[in-house]
Amino acid sequence: MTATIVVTRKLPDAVEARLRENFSVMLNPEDAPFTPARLAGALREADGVLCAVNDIVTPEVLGAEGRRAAILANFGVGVNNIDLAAAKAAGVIVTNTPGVLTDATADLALALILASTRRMSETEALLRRGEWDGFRPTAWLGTGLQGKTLGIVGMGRIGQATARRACLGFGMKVIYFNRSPVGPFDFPAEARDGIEPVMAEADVVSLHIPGGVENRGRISAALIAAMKPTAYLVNTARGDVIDEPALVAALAAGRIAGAGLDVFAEEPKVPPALLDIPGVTLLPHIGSATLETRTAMGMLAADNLIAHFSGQPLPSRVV
Ligand code: 8YV
Repeated sequence: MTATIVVTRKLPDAVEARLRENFSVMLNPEDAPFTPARLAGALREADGVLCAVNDIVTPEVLGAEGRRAAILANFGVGVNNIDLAAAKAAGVIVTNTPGVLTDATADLALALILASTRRMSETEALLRRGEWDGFRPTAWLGTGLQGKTLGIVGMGRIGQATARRACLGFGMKVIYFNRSPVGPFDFPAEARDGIEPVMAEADVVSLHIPGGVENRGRISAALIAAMKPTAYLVNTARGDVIDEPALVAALAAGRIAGAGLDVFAEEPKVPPALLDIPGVTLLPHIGSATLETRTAMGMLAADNLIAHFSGQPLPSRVV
């Protein structure tokens, strides 16, 4: 019998077509976010659910009476939207989409590094407001990257891809902290024995640690205070890995030079104070947002579902 799958968000056409070929599939063409009740309903109606970062899968959602779904195929490498312990306890399989979004996310980290150090957001906004009064040799000076130090916190796939680009493409020196030993790499990089030395030494810090309970607030007020006043902080990981109020306070007081943020602690809410701080680039969680990458992510989620329902090993199982 064909398995029934609920897909919580609109996905690229090729992915939806593949899901239709393999499953009895309930799509979401309006792309309306699921409420917790609708999500719990999906777990009751379907054998599997393909969900995304803003579907918050709580113990209550997993424990809803009459649950039928045995697999959650998450669209994304980060699974901090799912209570993994509760999924494990409930016997629900969780899969993610590692690897296929590494390049797109590293590209965006570099874009944020350039945007913040070259003041792109504030200068473009000024131009759009019609306030550009012509070239001036000393206006809108930013910071060059060549010879500067990039500090990577979390040297996994995306951290390494970001470091490689910055080192080989922009001539940056790379230092990093990773929980477990990693390397060697095909570019020079020096390990540090904690996050603090990376934050203190780097001219640009780029975060690549997973979100979720274990890393919530990991980039604390004290670590932000350890940064150089000339340094920039870039985050393409998850908003809640930073003590967001502490970051906003540091930026507002000019205690660090700037930030490039693609993720926020309570998306889609962005701390209002950030909107008024020049030198900060703010993006709406678009790290993996290319058609190629979003298609590859959807295909990998589909691969996991197809493997599960045909009794094959799952390509990327988390729980
Ligand atoms: C996804 C992401 O687009 O994969 C991740 O962890 O942050 C993004 O690239 C997002 O998770 C959508 O579900």
